[in-house]
Amino acid sequence: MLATRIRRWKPVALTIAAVLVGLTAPALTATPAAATTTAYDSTYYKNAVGKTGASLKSSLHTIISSQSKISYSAVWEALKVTDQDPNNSSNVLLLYSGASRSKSLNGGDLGDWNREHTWAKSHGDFGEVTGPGTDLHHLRACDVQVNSIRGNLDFDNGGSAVANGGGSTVDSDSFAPRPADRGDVARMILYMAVRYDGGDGFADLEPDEKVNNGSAPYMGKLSVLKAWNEADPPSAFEERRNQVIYDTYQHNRNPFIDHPEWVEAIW
Ligand SMILES: [Ca+2]
Ligand SMILES: [Ca+2]
Repeated sequence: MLATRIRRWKPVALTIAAVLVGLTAPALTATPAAATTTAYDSTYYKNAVGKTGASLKSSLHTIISSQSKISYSAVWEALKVTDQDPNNSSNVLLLYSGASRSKSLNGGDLGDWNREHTWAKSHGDFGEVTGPGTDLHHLRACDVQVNSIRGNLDFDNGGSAVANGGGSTVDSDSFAPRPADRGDVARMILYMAVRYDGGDGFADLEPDEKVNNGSAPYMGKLSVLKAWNEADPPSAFEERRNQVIYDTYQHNRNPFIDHPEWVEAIW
């Protein structure tokens, strides 16, 4: 069953003055990523709820690091379930382009779909090893050619249209997904930053404000990813995907799909 989402405005911190005069209703801000509550707040997230900043990040790291892992070869079959087209159960929906394609066309040829590491596997050099290389929370079905164009580029606005990219754009040092996938990408990247903190023998992945990060364990640009998280809130597809990964494969969740406002609370 999908988590129930209830949106409300995010209250700003009460000022000391406001507390002293006994105001009970905090002032409201127009922050787009409204605070949310989910069915998991009193269970899965109970040690994180109410925290901010490094404390929230650390708490979430502990929570989401308790997980099952699958092999890279098992990712093929998992993606046929997690990325299923809600309008055609024979197909998967492809990241960046939004195309719907037969599940049976997985492979490496033109017209096939393959396994995109949204956090490029060269950024921190984790490859396809079980761990970050096989973590379904950032692995997505993607058109072979579009995946190749994205390569290991950092994310930023701008560039020219990607062929058959559904509105995605690219230039020499960055890639931007089609608008409907931008929030998804932001939340996947920031999941990876929280999940991988230098333990498990893998690099400490972190967002930064750069492009051309190359093999460094960083992914840019943070300010753009934050804006994309605001502009493209979690969809039913994304929420179902999170739930399927939790229920069936890894038994951990992407906190930023459940609580998109935690992006701003940490960064
Ligand atoms: Ca989206
Ligand atoms: Ca990290």
